[in-house]
Order: sequence, then structure tokens, then C-alpha cells
Amino acid sequence: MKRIGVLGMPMDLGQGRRGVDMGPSAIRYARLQAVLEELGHEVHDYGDVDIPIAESLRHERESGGLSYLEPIRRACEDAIAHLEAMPDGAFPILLGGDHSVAMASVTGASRHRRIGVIWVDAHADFNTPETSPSGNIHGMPLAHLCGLGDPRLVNLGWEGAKVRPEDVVLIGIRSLDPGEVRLLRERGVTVYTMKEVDTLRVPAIAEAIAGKFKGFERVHVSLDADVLDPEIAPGVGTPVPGGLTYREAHLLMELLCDTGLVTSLDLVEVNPILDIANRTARIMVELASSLLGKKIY
Ligand code: B3U
Ligand code: MN
Ligand code: MN
Repeated sequence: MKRIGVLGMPMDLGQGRRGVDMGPSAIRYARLQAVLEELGHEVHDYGDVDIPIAESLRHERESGGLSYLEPIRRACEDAIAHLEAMPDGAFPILLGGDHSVAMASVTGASRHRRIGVIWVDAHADFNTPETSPSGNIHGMPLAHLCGLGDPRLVNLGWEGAKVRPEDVVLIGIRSLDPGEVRLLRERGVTVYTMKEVDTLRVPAIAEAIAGKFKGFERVHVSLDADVLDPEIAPGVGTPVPGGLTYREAHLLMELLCDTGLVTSLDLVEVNPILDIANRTARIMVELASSLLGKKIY
């Protein structure tokens, strides 16, 4: 039994398409709390962090090529404070919102300790302001967590990097910008693209991750809904064909659960406006339940 703390960040400022701010509602509507309680966990929902809507922020839109940097920074600081206030030993689940919210969750989860990060995503989100083709901060959180990019985001919570690049594993990747490829190689991040998913298969990847993070006190899973194939998860802002199948995604979560290493989770980038009958939110809740111990038999 875990003590799970749920926190929502209805944030859509990190990217250009509206609707991802409704992700926390959609995930709650898909019965996240009840499903986790049925597994025997104690679940406390701390509600949502206050996040201003884009229309009220036109004057803050641009900041050195970065869209909405200041409001995103403020919202992340707020979320970090909420996460740090959760009891020690609690298992935080952060509901996005676009993926920029992970700058808060990883910072809050690490609490100054060494942390392993498993980033499950079609994208690496490893752009810096210099390499970003869009200026959208949801394409940059992982680079900033690793200490690269704009100091106002790198120094969220406390000064400096929150995770070592060699302690980061990416899975499901199939869309990278040229600058990201260069940075990922240079920094020694472990990258399992869809080619590796196809050739090595999920069990070998999960086993390698378990070996890599053995003995780690903190391991964070950041689950971006767009890692799933858009056929099964259409409710995302930047769909990329050729993603994880339903079973590949579940198997990954089931095997990560078996490692016993995972200590926190993000469920991000669900966009209910683009979804069909809340299908994407429901799959995300199912995946969370696989990661948190659902057993068929
Ligand atoms: N790499 C592109 C696109 C992108 C990143 N994350 C998502 N899309 N979801 C960028 O804008 O940085
Ligand atoms: Mn992402
Ligand atoms: Mn993505």
C-alpha cells in the first residue's frame, strides 16, 4: 500500500494548442482516485495549482524567444512547494497539463537527492531556447532539469541541475530536432527510440532500466500521452504515428512496477478537446494502475 498524493497542474502555456489545461479534469473524470483506491492505496487529492489562462497573459507572452516563461516559472515554483509539503514517503502523481509541468514534479520528487528519470514520450523534450524550433517550453523541460538552457528554469526550486543526464532514460522516441540529437549524444542520455522498442522489445528495455537504477532511492516516471500510438490515444496536441501499442505500454508499466523502484509519476499532455470520449485519459489511468500494482492474476 502506498500513500499517493495527486496534484493537478492545468497548464497549457508550454505549447500552442489549447485544451491540454483540461487534462487534470479528464484524468480525474476517468476515475484515477477510485481505481488506485481499489488497488488498496490511500489516495489524497490536493487539487490544482492555480494557473492563469493564456488570454490574461498576452503582455507576458514573449521572453527572450520563450513563450510564457514567467507564468510557467511561477506555476512550477508553486507546484514544487505543494509537492515538498507532501509527507515524506508519499508517492506523488502530477497531472498535466503540458509537459513543462515535469520541471516541477522532478524537482519536487528529488528533494535534493539523486534521482533516476524515465521519460516515456514520442519526443525527448531536450531542446534549449537555442535549439528549439518553436519556443514552446513543453519541448524543453528535460534539458532544463539536466541543467541546460535558461537559468530561470534551470534554477527552479533550487540552483542547478536536478538530474544527471546519465541518470535519464528516454523510451518511445520518434520525433527529435537536430539540436536535441546533438545534446542527447553529448550528454550521454540513454535513448530507446521506437526502433529499439521494436528490436529489443519492452522486457529487455525494462530489465536494462532495472539494472541501471538498482539502489536508487528515487525513480520518477514521466508519462507523456503522445508516446502511445495516436490510433489508441488521439487526445494529444502533437500526435506522431508509430507509437507504443496498448500492450507495449502496459507491459512497460507492469515491468517497471515489478522493479519496485518507482517513487513518483507524471501523467501529462492529455488534451480532452482533441480526444474521443475521454479515451486517452482513460488509458492514462489504466497505465497508472499498472505501474501501481494492478495484477490480473
Ligand atoms: N520538438 C518540438 C515539438 C515537440 C516537443 N514536444 C512536443 N512537441 N510535444 C518542440 O517544439 O520542441
Ligand atoms: Mn513530452
Ligand atoms: Mn511528447
